[in-house]
Amino acid sequence: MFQKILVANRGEIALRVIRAAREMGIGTVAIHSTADSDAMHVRMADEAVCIGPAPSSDSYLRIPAIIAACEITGADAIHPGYGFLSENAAFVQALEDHDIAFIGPTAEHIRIMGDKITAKDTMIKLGVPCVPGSDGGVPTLEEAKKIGEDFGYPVIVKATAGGGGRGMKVAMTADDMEMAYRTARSESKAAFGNDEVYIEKYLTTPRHIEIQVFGDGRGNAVHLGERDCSLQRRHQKVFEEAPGPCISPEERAEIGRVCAEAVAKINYVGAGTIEFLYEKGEFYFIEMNTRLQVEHPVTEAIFGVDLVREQIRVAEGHPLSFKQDDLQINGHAIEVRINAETFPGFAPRPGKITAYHAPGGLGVRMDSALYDGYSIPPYYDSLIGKLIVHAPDRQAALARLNRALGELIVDGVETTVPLFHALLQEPDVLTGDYTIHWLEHWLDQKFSK
Ligand code: MV4
Repeated sequence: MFQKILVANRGEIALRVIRAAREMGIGTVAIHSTADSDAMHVRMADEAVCIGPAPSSDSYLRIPAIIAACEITGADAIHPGYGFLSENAAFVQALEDHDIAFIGPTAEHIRIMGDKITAKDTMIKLGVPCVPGSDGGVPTLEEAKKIGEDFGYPVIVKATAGGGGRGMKVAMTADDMEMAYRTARSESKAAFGNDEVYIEKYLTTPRHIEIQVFGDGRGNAVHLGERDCSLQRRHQKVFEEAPGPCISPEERAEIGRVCAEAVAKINYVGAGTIEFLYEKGEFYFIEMNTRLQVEHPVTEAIFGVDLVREQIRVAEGHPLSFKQDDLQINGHAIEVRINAETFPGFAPRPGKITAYHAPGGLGVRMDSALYDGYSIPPYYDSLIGKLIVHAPDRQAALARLNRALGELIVDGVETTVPLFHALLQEPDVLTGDYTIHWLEHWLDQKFSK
């Protein structure tokens, strides 16, 4: 049993972890930068340690300072939240050396999934369906051209060190290949210090469907269905829902079984998300995220589980508290990300919150670290809140989202709320008829002159 958990994060996700720990009777330590002395996570935790100056690289990413904060406070475990050090294998390794538990998977699993070629190779061997493409890395332009001919254009060149949309280039025809290949390699070298790339058939109109999995590290694992996160702009999700509007119970059971069996076979421990492109009734693996995701609350809503509590329990060495057959979907949930950004420009707008009122009522959850008078610092992500609604069906969830957005007050900064009011007027959103390109096309058509 953990006595005290250090939360190596800030904002709403730090509160999410503190709340779960407190309900379990576990003490909490916040860490913060000098820019976050007045942040809600510092106030809500039992203890707080300032670990450095405002830039993340000098604070939330500083491994020695975070380990020192654990030793000073006697914390026996770290929850990394999402972002920052949550998928940093060297961090997990360092914690092992200091006998501090990491609430998440092993350094080895993080390393495997962090290298996209190794991740894909692993998934192929585990029987997970993948996008057709090169067998591993593509070291020369000649080989890239050969793969383009073999699989047929369009193809996409991806950095093995990339992920989340960084280091990718599409070649629509053979004429594009040289440029796409060279650019993908050089950008990837500059961004990650690694220029290894692989190539896949480019799917033109897929949806982004991700499967939530959970393992206990002893060969047991379950899936908690899918989330449809297709509504994105520049690889930033804005609207996520579960279950996916286009996924049948039979498809869910099948892809879920494949994913749960895969993570069971590798003795995966903790929460994970297996990302797929979904097109014409087929799933194609793209990446696995070895962390708790921003959008986990929609899964919590429809399954009635506390994923952070479960993360803590399996990290303590307990078996999973639910079996696959215990997990039944109840209703429909939607999350929208409230960012401190202009609309429709999406430019970050930090500043002082002059009024804040969170919506409430049946089926409404607002995860946010905002309060009246808080100043959003300019150094971090623009996410300032997540509004999650849960209702018996999709139509009722959309009505509830509209109602809850009407109650929300965030004054003093611009936010993405007007985006959601506009989206709730769109027939395609109301019917769930969208792909990964829908949002950018819609923004182009509606807002660019
Ligand atoms: C693709 C693809 C089409 N075909 N792979 C973007 C983020 C990274 N996780 C993978 N991505 C894509 N990979 C093949 N073979 C299209 C994308 C993609 C995308 C994927 C999910 C959500 C939004 C996206 C937006 C643009 C491109």
